[in-house]
Amino acid sequence: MSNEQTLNDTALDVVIVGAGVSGLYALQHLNGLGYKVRVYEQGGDVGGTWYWNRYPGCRCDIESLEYSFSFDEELEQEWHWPERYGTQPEILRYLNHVVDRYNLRKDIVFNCSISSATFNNNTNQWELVSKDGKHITSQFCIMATGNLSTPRVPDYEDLDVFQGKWYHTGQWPHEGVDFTGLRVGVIGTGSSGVQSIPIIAQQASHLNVFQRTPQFSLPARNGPMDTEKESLHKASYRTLREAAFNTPFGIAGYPPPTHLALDVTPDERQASYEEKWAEGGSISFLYTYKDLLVDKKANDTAANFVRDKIRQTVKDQNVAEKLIPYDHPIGTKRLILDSGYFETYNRDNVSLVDIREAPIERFTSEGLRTTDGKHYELDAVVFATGFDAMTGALSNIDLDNGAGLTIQDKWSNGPRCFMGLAMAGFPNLFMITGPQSPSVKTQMILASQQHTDWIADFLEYMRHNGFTRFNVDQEAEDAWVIHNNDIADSTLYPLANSWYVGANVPGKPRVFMPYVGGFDRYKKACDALARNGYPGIRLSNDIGTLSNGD
Ligand code: N01
Repeated sequence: MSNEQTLNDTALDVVIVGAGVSGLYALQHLNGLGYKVRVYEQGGDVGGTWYWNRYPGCRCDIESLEYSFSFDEELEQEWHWPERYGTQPEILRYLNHVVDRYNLRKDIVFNCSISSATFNNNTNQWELVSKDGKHITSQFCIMATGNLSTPRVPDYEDLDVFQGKWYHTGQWPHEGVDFTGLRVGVIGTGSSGVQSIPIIAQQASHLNVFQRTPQFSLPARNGPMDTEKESLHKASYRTLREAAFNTPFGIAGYPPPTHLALDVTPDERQASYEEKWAEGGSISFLYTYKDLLVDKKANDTAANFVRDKIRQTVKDQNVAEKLIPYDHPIGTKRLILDSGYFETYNRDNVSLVDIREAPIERFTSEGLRTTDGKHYELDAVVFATGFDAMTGALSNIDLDNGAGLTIQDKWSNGPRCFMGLAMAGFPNLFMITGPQSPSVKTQMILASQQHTDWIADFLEYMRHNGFTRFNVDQEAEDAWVIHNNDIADSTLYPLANSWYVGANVPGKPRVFMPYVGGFDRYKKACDALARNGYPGIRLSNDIGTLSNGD
């Protein structure tokens, strides 16, 4: 009998949508507290991001000793990460190990995409329907649907006439792709493009990189795990994990900056940036000075340092100039870590095509044409064009509060959430690392654990006090959204046309989505909420009546 057949899809305490990092930990934790929990996952197996993103060179940009679960000391000690930064296959292996170790697979239904979720006001139950017609009923619903889980292929004219193969980095074939001897085009130079381009270049007969916006990227300095460092880290895991919760980015490894960039001499600055450049790591670099993300002049010193490095690395200065970003302060788009990215443009078989100057006009059967009349012959195209970030996955579900409010209505001017955990008008529904929480601006496994632990404590509070429904007050949500925006506006982040503001999706409302006040500050706010009996959240046994928060 398959695991699906042994499961009863009704009368769950908690339904979780998504079996990535956050869904897996939520299942493990809530199972342990005795809740009847089930996970529904659209993919064929666990892993979320690490299940889908199998493109060449895919690896995490946070060091592997940090990017892991911290809920079980034995798990921490027994797992060995072979490299400084985990590769996609290694991280997926780790997540499968977690699933097997805690026997989670029996409570996960795979290949099951949820198409709608409706709150029944008379029963205080969420009713979910999957694309294949499965009906699921549960008192609480946790959306663990991920922030970068809705891949986007731009609307190019005539893509269907292209005779070659095309791929999106976020939906990579499981069997891999061999580009040996092929003429390949990569569109997009964000993290996925920058990681895959050096590897595709080694295989392709010729690689054209179609770049719309240059990005800042730093060397990752990846390598085999330093075993001495690993032993020391493992011996201090408790202290380091605790420390991570008290840092803005949720990462303990880097000492916080103490100086302002413009308070030191140019020589001192240069020496500090050189040290960080040699060490590798994006957070480490942005941690050189306290004001890099809030003061444009300070930021310019770091940006200019990296611009010079690009000039020194790329031999053809015309190409180098095209690769240098001028349109955004460094760090205000996700700062990329690479392994030999800029060096790749010194290869004879690699060309940079500036599609800001001459955009892609249309695909042809043999390749693509740009607006300057040039035609590029291609056997394969890789779309490294990103995601409908942070809101895409939830907006694709018909989420309805049963009293006339849908998620599409609520978010028509951009997402509105209470601490990224819940939304006014949507009772008994949680998000893990939702918009307006630190999420993508922190170490995601740590953020997922913190959210899940908070949710678990809250559910226990409800259970012990006999409540069956919670609903966030509209005023509390409004206040959090204002706070989130005020903090973002006090930084340089909104200056960039990034996916943080939805700029990569035509027509998406421009709203700064992640919380950038720091993970430490955010966690204190969550803890205070719990300590004070959850002000701003209405707890009740109501049935029927429901305010839409208007
Ligand atoms: O996507 P992106 P990504 N025509 O949105 C271009 C995480 N991640 O998959 O900047 C032409 O960053 C777009 O150009 P522009 C990480 O958080 C982490 O690379 O919009 N070009 C850009 O160059 C990351 O930030 C890791 O002008 C178009 C690129 O495509 C996030 O995922 C690895 C276009 C998209 O870049 C997303 O990264 C990978 C169009 N119509 C991903 N539309 C690690 O942990 C878009 N582009 C290392």
